[in-house]
Amino acid sequence: MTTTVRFEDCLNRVDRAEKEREEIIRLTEDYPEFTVEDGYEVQEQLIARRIQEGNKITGYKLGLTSKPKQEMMGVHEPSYGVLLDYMHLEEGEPVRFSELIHPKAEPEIAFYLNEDLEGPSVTGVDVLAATKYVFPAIEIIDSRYKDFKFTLPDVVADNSSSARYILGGRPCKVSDVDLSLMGMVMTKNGEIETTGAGAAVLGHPATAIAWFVNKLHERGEKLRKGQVILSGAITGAVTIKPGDVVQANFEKLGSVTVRCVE
Ligand code: 0L1
Ligand code: MG
Repeated sequence: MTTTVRFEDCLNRVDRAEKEREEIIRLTEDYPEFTVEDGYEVQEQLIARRIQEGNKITGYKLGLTSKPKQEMMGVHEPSYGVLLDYMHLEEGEPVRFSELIHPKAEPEIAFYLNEDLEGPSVTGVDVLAATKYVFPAIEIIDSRYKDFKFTLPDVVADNSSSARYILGGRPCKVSDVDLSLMGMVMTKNGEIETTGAGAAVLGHPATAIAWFVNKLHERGEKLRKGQVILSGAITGAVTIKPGDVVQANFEKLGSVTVRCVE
């Protein structure tokens, strides 16, 4: 990125797209030189704007954690985004399509931290030791790009498509479950849509979070006690429409359900 004007332009585009529910074209179409680092810079400024507007950070999400999705996008590492208070839905609250563009649902395992976690050299074991509970979760992603088409720098600037998230009501101690072998079945309106296991997330969801903590350290940041981390989708995203009811059922962890309305 060469000039502030271009940077501001990128920031304004992703900012407005979320607020106005307006699809935009990829930033890299107009700015082919836009890098992943530029993407994180825009994301950081976007979150700073949201905080100025009165919102609070509640945690983070990892994206692009499965090998098939990385291969599909030609990237070799996951992305991350920031979760804000307005994105959190209690189980029972609906996903409102009138607030979003073209949302999709992903089954994920959420971590609730008991301690701060700071890189460098954090391992999956450190992540498990710092985790109080894990929850079954559904992430609602909503890329602001037309037809969900983007490159890694684009999606990073768009806060990794973060839109909404829902945690299941039953927390589970991390020591009581094997998150790698844990099976998951996602249904839509009672029909099976996708199946998978925790190992789909970089071999183990805690490994994905360790990668993230070390990445955050490079930007001078850390995870804080009480934050929620969505560790990444176990399967591909499920398409949804108003009227649909989506449920993610996890072995031992229980389930989480969300209803979609206009
Ligand atoms: O949470 C995710 O894995 C999605 C990250 C961004 C990519 C997408 O919108 O599909
Ligand atoms: Mg996700």
